[in-house]
Amino acid sequence: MTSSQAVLADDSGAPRSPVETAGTSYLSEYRRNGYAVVRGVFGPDEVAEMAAAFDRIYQRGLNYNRDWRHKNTLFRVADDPNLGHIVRMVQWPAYFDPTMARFRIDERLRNIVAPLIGTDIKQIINQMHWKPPGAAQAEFGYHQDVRSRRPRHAYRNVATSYVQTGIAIDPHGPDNGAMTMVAGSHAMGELPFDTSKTSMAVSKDARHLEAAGLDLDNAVDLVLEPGDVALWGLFCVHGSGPNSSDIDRRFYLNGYVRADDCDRGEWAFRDGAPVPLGEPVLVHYEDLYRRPEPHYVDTA
Ligand SMILES: O=C(O)CCC(=O)C(=O)O
Repeated sequence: MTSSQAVLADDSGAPRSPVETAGTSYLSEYRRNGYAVVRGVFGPDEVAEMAAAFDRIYQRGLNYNRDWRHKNTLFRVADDPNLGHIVRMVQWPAYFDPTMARFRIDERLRNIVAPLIGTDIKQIINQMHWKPPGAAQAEFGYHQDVRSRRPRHAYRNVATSYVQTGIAIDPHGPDNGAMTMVAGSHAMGELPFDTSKTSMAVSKDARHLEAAGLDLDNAVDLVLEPGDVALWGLFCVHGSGPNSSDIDRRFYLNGYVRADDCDRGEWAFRDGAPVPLGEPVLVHYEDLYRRPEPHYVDTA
């Protein structure tokens, strides 16, 4: 069996992942540590296609001199002291780019998350991250994603209803600013991190872990090959450091939620079947219906 085959239930009716069926126990790893990695989900041609999409969307982003929004799509740019104008992230590229649109509803991502959240699945995050080599500020301070699930009343059973995924486009390791996961932190509930700044505005700093009562020994850098998929939950503490290598660290994030447990978001899979995007619905941008037109924004 290959990882591209759709297997949503075993003989007992319990959902299974084809990857686990093939012998990789990422589900027990995920439940134990709060995160896991599934290796070799996407092949070299597919990664090359996503990489080309990253490159063309980056070029488009360079045209915006400030953060720029159109409906749910947001380009976050920066004037980096070392590199000049850079693009740090794009939210919801899938509305305008066919490649990003296709992979957000790829059956292999569904098969990875379905054992955890079922087959009626909405999507809250669709995001591209770049970390250009040498950038002065391309880090993410330690945080839990639960801080960004707002308004909180729109999300239920947050510990178990949500799975964030990230597809490595480039080799991803400590040299180019890998994600660092704090194993076991998911079991500690919501921790007292400073939320006065966005995680993108803060460096990855071990003192923040100590202040939150976490053990530094449990901080693990992800090492991913292109096409590997990492997954983590809303309470898993994570961050990522600077890129001191000479390659980028592109990462395609898609965050999925059990549909019954969320009032927001775009449908991704209904009864396991992929749902393409239509006219944008309410996700995080509260002014979607009041100010849908393209415009520059001042984001923190
Ligand atoms: O891309 C990264 O390194 C960090 C991603 C992250 O922390 C997040 O999306 O919450």
